[in-house]
Formats: sequence, C-alpha cells, structure tokens
Amino acid sequence: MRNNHLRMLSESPYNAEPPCLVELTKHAITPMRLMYARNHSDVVNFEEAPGSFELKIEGEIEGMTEVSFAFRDLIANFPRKEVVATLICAGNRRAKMSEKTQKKVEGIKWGEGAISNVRWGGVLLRDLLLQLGVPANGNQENMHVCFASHVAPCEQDTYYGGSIPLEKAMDEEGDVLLAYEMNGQPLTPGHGFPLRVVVPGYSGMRWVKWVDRITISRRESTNFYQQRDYKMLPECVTSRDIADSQDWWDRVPAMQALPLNSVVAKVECFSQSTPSSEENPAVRASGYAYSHSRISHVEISADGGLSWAPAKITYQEGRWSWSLWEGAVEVAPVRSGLGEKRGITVMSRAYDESGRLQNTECAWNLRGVGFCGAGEGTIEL
Ligand SMILES: Nc1nc2c(c(=O)[nH]1)N[C@H]1C(S)=C(S)[C@@H](COP(=O)(O)O)O[C@H]1N2
Ligand SMILES: [Mo]
Repeated sequence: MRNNHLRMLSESPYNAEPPCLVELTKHAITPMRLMYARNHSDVVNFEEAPGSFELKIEGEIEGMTEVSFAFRDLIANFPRKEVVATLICAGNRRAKMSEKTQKKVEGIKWGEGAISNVRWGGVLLRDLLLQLGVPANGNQENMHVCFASHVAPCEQDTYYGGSIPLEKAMDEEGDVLLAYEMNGQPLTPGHGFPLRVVVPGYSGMRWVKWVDRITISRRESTNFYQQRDYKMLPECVTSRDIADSQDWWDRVPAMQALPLNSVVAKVECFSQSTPSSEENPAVRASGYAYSHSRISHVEISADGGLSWAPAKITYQEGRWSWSLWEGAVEVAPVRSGLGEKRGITVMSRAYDESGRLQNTECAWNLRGVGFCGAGEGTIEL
C-alpha cells in the first residue's frame, strides 16, 4: 500500500504527500501515483470481495425506509456521471502556517501537496436520493446528509463520519458523487474502493472513503471529525483544554466550503527584453489556485506585495478543478557584493468569480486548518 512516489508523514495510519510541487503541477489531472493519502484509520482492502460491501441509506424523511445497495447494483442501476474535482485536505499548507506565524500547530505537518485534481466517475447522490423519495426542492434547510464508514476504527472515534448540508447534495449543480472510479480506473483501496463520497468545492474530510451508511438527518454528523476537529478556532483558543472547557467546538461551525487559496510551485529567473531592447532580470513563476467556486484570476508579486502583476491561467476544467497559473515579473537589478547570497521571493494571491480576494492575512488556529496566506516561492540568485 505504500507509495514510493510520496513523502511519508506517518506510517500507521498512512499519510503521505508528493514531495515535489514542480512535478505535481506538471499534470493538470493528477496521476494516481502522485495523489496524497490521508487516513485516520488503517486502509481496508475490499478488492477481493467487493460483493461483501453494502451501502445502507436511511433518513428522517416521511415515507423513507432503510434501503441497502450492493455495490454492483448501484453501478448497474444509476447513470454514470463524470466530474473533474480537486480534493484538498483542510491541513494542506499547515507547515506554512506554522512557519509564517512562528507558532506550533497540532497535527500532521502537511506541506503544499495535500491536493489532487482528479476525474471522478460515479453515481450522482442526487439521483439516488430522488429515487428514495427525497423531494427535489422540499423543505431542506437545516437538514444534513451524514456519511459514515464503519470499516475500521479511527484514531479518535469508533468509525469515520462527516456530513454536508442536504441542499448541497440535492443541488442540480452540486455534482456530489458516490464515486467508484478515478481517472477512468476503479478506486484503489487507499482512496476508498469500492465507494467514496466526492463533494466538489468542499474540503477533503467530507469525502468519506469506504462509505457504508448514509443518513438524512436534522442533525449534523455526530462523529468526532465533524464535531471536535476541522474547525477554524479563534486565535485565543491555544489548547484543546481551552477548546473543550470553554465549549469552543460548539461555537464554531464545521469547515465545509474550500477557502480561496493559491500556492507557488516553481520560480525561475530569466532575462526579459523591454521595448527599448534593454535586457532586464525577471522571474517566471507558476503554481495552483482553488476555491469553492471558479478562480477568475491570479496575481504575483516579486517585491513583497507592493505591486502585483497578472498571471495567466493555463488550466481550468469545469467548475470544480484546480486552476494552474503562470506569470512573469521584472525584478530589481541584482546589486550584491561578492559572496553575498540573494534570493527572490515570488508571492501569489487569487480572486474568485465573485470578485473576492484570497484572505492573505489568514491567522493561526490550533488545528492548523484552512491556511490561506499568500503563496510563496523563493529562488536563490
Ligand atoms: N473513511 C475515511 N474517509 C476519509 C478519511 C478517513 O480517514 N477515513 N480522511 C478524509 C480526509 S481528512 C481527507 S483529506 C481525504 C483524503 O483522501 P485521499 O486519501 O483519497 O487523498 O479523505 C477523507 N475521507
Ligand atoms: Mo484532510
């Protein structure tokens, strides 16, 4: 199950990310070998006996009784839908948060590679729920779809679970899938075979792998990973003790939609010709950006954020993919003495289609989740 292309962050449970952002961002669609792995439990392999896997669905909805689907029937009875969507761990960039704020953060020290952009294939959850009698546009406010996987005990709970608003699942454009394929291949055991949830535009922890129970409920999932983790606690909450004793977990909403974010993957220097045919030093940078809606543009700066130049979006697919970008900026001529090292740092920031700008002032939080400070990449000259 170990993957030599990844940098291992913990062995058991298995957590790993691609070590090289240049390599990761070379591919618009992330090849399977470069997909990060995030697990709160052991990986369970159903490949030998997919027939033993059943998905149960129930709901606090009038007329809805519990039904059970064999994995194969689900595939056979519902249309296959393909969606390109980027999967991102809420802890992506956690090491950066720690570095920028000079404060310790709890949890695995993810770099900036806990992201993959995948062509998912599966069944639309909406199709399934409609067939089970969930009304298309009923009174769905404050209702939730709870996903659970009981295949293995987790670090902090007896099972893994999480929920999303029912409105997201029933949204005709929400594209929430029960996926059985990635990039045209069956899911691998590590990524949830035979069935995982795909929630485009939402953070990775809701994309429950090996999902074996779905419950429509008036309450959010009661699982640890919905209630006691994956929350952006305020800066004053400096320990789990404070979080628990002052009831912060119930006062702060569970993270759902992806934050607006950008990352620099690569910086190169070159000479740029100006109209007066002077050759000026310049840097070229590239990277990725994402949000819960489409990225409209990305800007870069080589002077610490005093001035920003537009970058070009080089890849975007549908509503839910990551955006790859590339840009160049001139830099001040190098004037350093012999033996003196000089580096140039390129920063990035992204805007989404509603005109919102990445919140680069993003603060520290105890769990080190949702970091969205400006992207940064440095080249030594
Ligand atoms: N059953 C189960 N599903 C899970 C998890 C888990 O530990 N168990 N981890 C979640 C988290 S935190 C993330 S970021 C993604 C990671 O998916 P991947 O391992 O396919 O990259 O799966 C989510 N689904
Ligand atoms: Mo995650």
